[in-house]
Amino acid sequence: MRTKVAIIGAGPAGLFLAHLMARAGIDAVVLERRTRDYVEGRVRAGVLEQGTVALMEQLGLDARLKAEGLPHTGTNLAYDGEIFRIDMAALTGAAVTVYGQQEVMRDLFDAAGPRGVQIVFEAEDLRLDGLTGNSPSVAYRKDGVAHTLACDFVAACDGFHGVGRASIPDDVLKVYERVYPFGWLGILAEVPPVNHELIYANHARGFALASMRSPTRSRYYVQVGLDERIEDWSDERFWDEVETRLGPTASAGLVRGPSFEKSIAPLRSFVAEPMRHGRLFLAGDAAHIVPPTGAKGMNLAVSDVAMLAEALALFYADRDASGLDGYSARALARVWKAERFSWWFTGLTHRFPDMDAFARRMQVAELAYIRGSRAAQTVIAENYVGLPLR
Ligand code: RFL
Ligand code: PHB
Repeated sequence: MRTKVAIIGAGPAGLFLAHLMARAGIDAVVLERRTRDYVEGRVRAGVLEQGTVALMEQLGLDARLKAEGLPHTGTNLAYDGEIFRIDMAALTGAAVTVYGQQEVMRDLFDAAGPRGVQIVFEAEDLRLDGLTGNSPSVAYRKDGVAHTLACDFVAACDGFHGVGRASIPDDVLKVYERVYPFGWLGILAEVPPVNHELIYANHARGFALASMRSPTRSRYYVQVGLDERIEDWSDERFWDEVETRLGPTASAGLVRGPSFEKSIAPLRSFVAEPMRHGRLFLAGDAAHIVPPTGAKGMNLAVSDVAMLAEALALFYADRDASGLDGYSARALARVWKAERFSWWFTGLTHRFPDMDAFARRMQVAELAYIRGSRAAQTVIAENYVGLPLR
């Protein structure tokens, strides 16, 4: 089998790229290790930047997003029993939309068939060959049968543990990494959210986040140590902790209910450079990870593939490779800014094991400063709604 662009992974990066290729009339095939149900079932991101929303609109995939997505013109910070709002719309003219990654994936998968987006699920034992030559290929097995997909380019959209980045020689790749000494314990519950917008809370006991999926479905997180076990977190213990950390003002009216999803995710900052090796291009979590504090992970995957799609379209229209040559530098410029924001916001809101009384006072002083400064709030707002593509 032969195609122009072999896309590894059917997560947000892979499927947005596949839809962009279909719209540009460029042949592409997506190879995904898991089933559709598995990929769609993963509870992950919740906040779409304006650029992600705009791309869904451009692709004509925004019908449900428009009907069910929750536009948020502000976000809230809580500390020391206080809460204040950052009016993103007033400060930047932009907003974000709360719409779960699961919903985005459903929209992308539903439209794939009708638009001729080819996806091979349960493609196993994938191997990339000939990446530094002119005719790369991808070998894989499906239902026990060996296949080879010859292509012009490989787009590795295969997440942090994929084969794409692993296929780049160690002496070519430079990796930057910070592993945080804590994770997020998250739950979903069929209860109305405590507030109509998100609340990011800094508490002496650790970070908490009040988020949502809909007016009747809430998503809450609390920072936990890496040695914590899910079995030790009954719903009651979780709700008590959320209530304490949000503080009396922010948690007023908190509605508790049974959780139907509960999981712990570690936090990490990670960037691999460059995002290209020969005819292999990395996009999304395959190249970089941010801690979820800034809600940037999926949005970065989307901005990467928007840039990659532009470069591929230029190549196939005019045999002009300048976009492909510039892809890594262009994508990384935006990635590093999002890495910085996510790292900074994590530092502002989380409790670190080595934090002494002074360090805690510095966090509180910074929050108090932000509360009183339009300039500081503008910095947060413009990062949160998403920096331009450039
Ligand atoms: P994905 O989603 O990991 O998809 C990669 C796909 O590649 C497949 N794959 C392979 N296929 C074939 N052969 C192989 N050898 C393969 N290896 C892997 C996998 O099965 C998978 O289907 O990467 P992608 O597309 O780059 O998308 C990245 C996003 O999913 C991720 O950044 C976000 O979920 C991060 N994230 C958030 N992002 C936001 O923008 N806003 C948020 O509010 C937000 N909250 C979150 C998050 C991530 C979280 N967790 C659990 C990590 C909250 C959490 C708790
Ligand atoms: C979520 O709703 O899952 C969510 C929201 C904001 C974040 C991270 C996760 O920063």
